[in-house]
Amino acid sequence: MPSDIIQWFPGHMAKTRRLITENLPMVDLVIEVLDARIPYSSKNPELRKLVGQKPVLTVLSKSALADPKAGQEWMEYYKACGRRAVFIDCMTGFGMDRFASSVEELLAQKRARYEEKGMSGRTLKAMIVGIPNVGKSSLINKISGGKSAKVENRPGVTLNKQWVSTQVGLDLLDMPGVLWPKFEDQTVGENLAITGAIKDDIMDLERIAYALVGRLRTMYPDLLCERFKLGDLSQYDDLDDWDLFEVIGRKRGFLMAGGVVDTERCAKAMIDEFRQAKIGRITLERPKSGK
Ligand SMILES: Nc1nc2c(ncn2[C@@H]2O[C@H](COP(=O)(O)OP(=O)(O)OP(=O)(O)O)[C@@H](O)[C@H]2O)c(=O)[nH]1
Ligand SMILES: [Mg+2]
Repeated sequence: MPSDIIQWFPGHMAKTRRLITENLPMVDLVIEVLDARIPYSSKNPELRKLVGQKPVLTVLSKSALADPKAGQEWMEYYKACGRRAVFIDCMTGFGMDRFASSVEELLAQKRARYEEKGMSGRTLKAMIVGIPNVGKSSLINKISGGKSAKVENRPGVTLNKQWVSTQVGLDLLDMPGVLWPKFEDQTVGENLAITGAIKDDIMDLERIAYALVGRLRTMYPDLLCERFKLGDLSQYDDLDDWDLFEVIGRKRGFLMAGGVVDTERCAKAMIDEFRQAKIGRITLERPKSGK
């Protein structure tokens, strides 16, 4: 992982741990929000250990931007692991019904226990955790039907924890997004940067775009060719990923004086188009055993 990202992390990791452990005793359910395009890279590997016996619901957000075929593979993987997971999209409303019924299933025991004690109708509490910009606040607004949680398309929008009440007998705790990368793995850092979980201003856009070209070239060659009008990809076999990135810049006409490719402009365009799924519905990771 590039050193500029590493410097940013230690404080965040300690903060995540504190935020989760401090608030855990108050909640009945933990909702873990992952990015459907990077289910592995967006996962906090310590979460299960931190939450102990509390039920956890895994929510894969932004699924309208992700590859449905890969989504199917991930669903099968979660099922095989015995984990409860739902794919949702807060923009299209996809999966929200299934999300609501999964929440209720996980809370059923708790609700029944309150009922036995004559406390039916008691409001339960859920904590929403996940990396920056993954859609935690959007999910809360979707459930509550309001705009109590601030949403913006950049990481680090929610700065403090905030309780939001809803009409469904569940109070939701919005949390600041926190990164929890697997340090040894450069791919994870790149995936977080490509999808927008790391502030763009601390990352070199050209480096992110270069990584994206590499991923698309091997994982989605047809989408890459189609979007950037590259023709038959085999003609570029001798080119490395950086050279191919420059070909894309040239095809797009991102040129500076002297015919030099404006790599910064090209990088920005590619990353924007990826994030808006203009290149296509893309998932950068497939399930592997043990992950
Ligand atoms: N297409 C799509 N975009 C989404 C979805 N959920 C959130 N977004 C967008 O992603 C961006 C970030 O959403 P937020 O809800 O602010 O994310 P967050 O996890 O609260 O981010 P932080 O508070 O920074 O940690 C916004 O531009 C949202 O509109 C989704 O399901 N689909
Ligand atoms: Mg937020």
